[in-house]
Amino acid sequence: AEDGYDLWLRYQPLPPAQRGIYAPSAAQLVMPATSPTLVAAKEELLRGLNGLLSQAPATSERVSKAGALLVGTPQSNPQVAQLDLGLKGLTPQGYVLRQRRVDGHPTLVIAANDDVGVLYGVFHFLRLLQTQQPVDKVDVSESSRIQLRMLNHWDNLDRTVERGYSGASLWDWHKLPDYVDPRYTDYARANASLGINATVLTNVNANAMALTPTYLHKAEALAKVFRPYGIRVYLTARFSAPVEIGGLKTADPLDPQVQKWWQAKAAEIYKIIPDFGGLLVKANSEGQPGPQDYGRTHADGANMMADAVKPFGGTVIWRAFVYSNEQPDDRAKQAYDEFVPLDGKFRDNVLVQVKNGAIDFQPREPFHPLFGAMPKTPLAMEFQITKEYLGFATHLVYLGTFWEEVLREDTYRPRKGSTVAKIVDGTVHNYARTAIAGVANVGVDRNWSGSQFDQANWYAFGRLAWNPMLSSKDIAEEWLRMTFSNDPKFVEPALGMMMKSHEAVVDYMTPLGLHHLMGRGHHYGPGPWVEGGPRADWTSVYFHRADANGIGFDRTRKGSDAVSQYAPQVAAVFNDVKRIPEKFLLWFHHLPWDYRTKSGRILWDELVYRYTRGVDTVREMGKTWQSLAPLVDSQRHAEVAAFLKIQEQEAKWWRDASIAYFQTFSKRPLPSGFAPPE
Ligand code: GCW
Repeated sequence: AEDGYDLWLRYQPLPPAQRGIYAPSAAQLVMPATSPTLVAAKEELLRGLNGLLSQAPATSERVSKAGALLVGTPQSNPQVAQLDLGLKGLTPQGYVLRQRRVDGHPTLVIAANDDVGVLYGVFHFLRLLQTQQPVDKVDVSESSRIQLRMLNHWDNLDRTVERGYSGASLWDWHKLPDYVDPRYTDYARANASLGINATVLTNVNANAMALTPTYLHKAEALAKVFRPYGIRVYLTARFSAPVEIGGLKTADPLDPQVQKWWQAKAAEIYKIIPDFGGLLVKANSEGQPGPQDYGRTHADGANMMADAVKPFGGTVIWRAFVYSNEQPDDRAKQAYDEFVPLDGKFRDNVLVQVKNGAIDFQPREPFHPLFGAMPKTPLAMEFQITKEYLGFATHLVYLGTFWEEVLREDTYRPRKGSTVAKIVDGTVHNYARTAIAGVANVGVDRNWSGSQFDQANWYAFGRLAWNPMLSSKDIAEEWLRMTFSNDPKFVEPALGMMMKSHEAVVDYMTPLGLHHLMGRGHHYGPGPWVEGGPRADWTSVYFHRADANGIGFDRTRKGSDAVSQYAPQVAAVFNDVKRIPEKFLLWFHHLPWDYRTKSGRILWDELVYRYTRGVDTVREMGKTWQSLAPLVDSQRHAEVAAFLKIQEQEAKWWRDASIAYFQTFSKRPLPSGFAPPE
């Protein structure tokens, strides 16, 4: 559909020349579908081929002609079992695509050790066709090092979505479990096409009701839809649930009654959903209840729940996003200070989930100092797909580049080369468990994500969760080809827009390491003036700390000393105004307005320059998109064009408000050559 509902799984007919190339490689299909997952895989394959090639292959019991597709596991497909395909080295859900001769016939084999791997292999094969890559010599072996590739929905039981900008929650709790919206299947297909294998249905600001039998049965109905697609369901657990729905007087994790309650709850959940994934918990953060309410630690709380789900193979994911807004110490330091002393104290079925940066999903942040600092505790990465601080659904911001940047940062823990990706995928500390989570950006909008281009962020998240070493540029190109067009006249300019979009938003919102300048509460639009008065954790004037002398948050050894939470090699760079990458300058340093930046401009002029550059980039993106009109269907083109206009206006709003506000401190004129606000 031209409204974006089909996401990157459009399967529009390929041009005749391409069809001519691929059709001979899909002349026959040998794919016994012996399980619900294989049925789903086969349906997808036929749907894809019917669409892309306008014809389906003849199905057969055995390969009997050239150009066969042989698909399955050694268990499901006897001819797969006879081949040497290199399946041994695959991790669970991994797969291969190989060209082989089977009974003398050239055959394309899609195989795996498990059915979900076959499904993933089918999606990979279709992607090759969708992006017009050759398949005649295909030789692919794909294994993910990340075991849990999960979406976190911040969806409430009343169907509002915290920080959601794409309509109401997909989960129609009122009609579940009796009415199962077909859209749930499309959601599962989209996730499976990326390798996403877990979903947390409910908000981390949790409602204990989600754990009552009524809701467990609703979750079960969803689990049933997702199961064939390899997706396991998780729920968030409100720490005070034993009091709220259990009738106990306390939720103290060391209280035997409380422990019993959670054990019984776990048994109840697993009776209803036997393959339930586990619990995600936000505790003692932003007013949520937690073990500290009873003088206990995060480890006490996590372990109590871990013990409860352990007999059923369940996992507890405990969030490290903790801070108190009454705590005057630099908020960037709070999670590290609380969690590092707990390293080694968590049960083996606990993961600690850490946001990419230490403040909160800002347009750009240095990597969180916890990465590398907890060798005995598996750390999961938490990215935010929904653009809470990046202009919601109307601003075109491709996040792949930013996530790639974070994943490639070197923690130097314990030594050079220990990138964030290698911490998270378990290479560095031999974590037995690995996970990457993304806060979902999907809702009931026809286009799922609130805008066409925000689909790319869902896509990029899934691809990077599968393989954190992928290039964000390759991912963007893949997505564009699948979602819009393979025409190079479209792909190149559109890719250019995506690749510069993150830098643009950083320029017009938070240049040079500034952060958390957004309007209070809603986080949309500029608000560096902190309406509503100070908060302890904002250290009175937010984090920008502008004054007559200069701007920036001093986190050096002379300031809050947040730098010392990093490995010495990293701390030395961040602490040194001469060595720090300029993109993090004001994150770590408070500098005078006439400080000389690398461009030769003084700091004030450089800020104005960057705000202006951000607006200019957005304007260029708008022009580029206009020029692509002949190459995009009119409905999607118009939507993107209108959003780019909004973005341009709001980039100006950001620029003008920020400059005007900071000028009250800098008391400096706009640099010459700067075009004043129109
Ligand atoms: O980013 C902030 C959001 C809150 C969110 C919190 C968190 C779910 O402003 O809305 O609460 O982070 O991650 O827990």
